[in-house]
Amino acid sequence: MKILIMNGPNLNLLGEREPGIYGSESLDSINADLAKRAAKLGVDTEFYQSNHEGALIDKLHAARGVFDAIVLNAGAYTHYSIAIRDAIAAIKLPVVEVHLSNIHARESFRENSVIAPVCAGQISGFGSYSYTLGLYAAIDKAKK
Ligand code: CA2
Repeated sequence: MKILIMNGPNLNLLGEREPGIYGSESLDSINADLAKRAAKLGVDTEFYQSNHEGALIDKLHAARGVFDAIVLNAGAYTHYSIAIRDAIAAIKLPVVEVHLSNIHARESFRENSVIAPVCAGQISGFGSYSYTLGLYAAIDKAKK
């Protein structure tokens, strides 16, 4: 089984700024932890981050036939990218939406996720543990 963990804009800066909202762990450290947890379960992982909408869409398309499920933190694109939503719907792979912060407890513009209706589910508000939960949910979805 192969799981793709994808991150959108600005998440490459994790750990450098806004630790109060997003925690102090870097994306590399979160990814290393996920790779270790997955390996223990015999699951392969790949990690991808981009600050560009089209690049994220290209990666979603390329995931078909390669990965069994995807964990996606689309960053701010979550709230307005119909193009990413359409790509998720088109690839017909289970995509688990994750967020470090609780998007329902912040500014009102973060409350709506345009990708939520086409994702398998949403995990939000547990800091880096959101990715851990997302990984386990993606593995579970991929098995079914
Ligand atoms: O809580 C999340 O994971 C978000 O997806 C993070 C996005 C935000 O736009 C979403 O509403 C919720 C922003 C990621 C920005 O990451 C930064 C990391 C370090 C410093 C500044 C921004």
